[in-house]
Amino acid sequence: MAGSIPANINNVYIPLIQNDTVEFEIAENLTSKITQEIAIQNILKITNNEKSDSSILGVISSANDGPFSFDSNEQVDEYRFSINVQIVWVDNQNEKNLIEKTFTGFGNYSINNDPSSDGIDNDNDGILDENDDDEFGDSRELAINIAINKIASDIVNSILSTW
Ligand SMILES: [Ca+2]
Ligand SMILES: [Ca+2]
Repeated sequence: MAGSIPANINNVYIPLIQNDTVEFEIAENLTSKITQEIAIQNILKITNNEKSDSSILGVISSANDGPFSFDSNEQVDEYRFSINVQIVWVDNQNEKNLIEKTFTGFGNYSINNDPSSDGIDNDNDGILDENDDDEFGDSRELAINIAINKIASDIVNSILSTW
């Protein structure tokens, strides 16, 4: 396989991501999503021991939630929730950052309509409304989850690409 992950890295410790925003629960949700994604990939053993080979440390530096597009009457048509997370993946033995990067995720939503009928491709996957099994439930909550899922999957892809 390509890349050069240090041979000494077999496990990872992922403490609760720091939340520098006022948005409730996103740090808990993002931390568990990242943990879950890494477990699914089966690339690194998850450990609760801080004396681990490596650690993933994160800070949610911003969460923005605001009008994204307007209709012909200048009413808000679409909102966008977006978050930025600074992530470092540290090789603890060599005290070296294997990844040091800011990840961004967003989800679009309408406050007037349900995600399954808002005409918005909320998760930006090219599938719309009733055709997309992922577009349902509380619109803002869905947008937050979409942003978090995107970041978690981007982080795991970054880790995989160092392999
Ligand atoms: Ca979609
Ligand atoms: Ca939709």
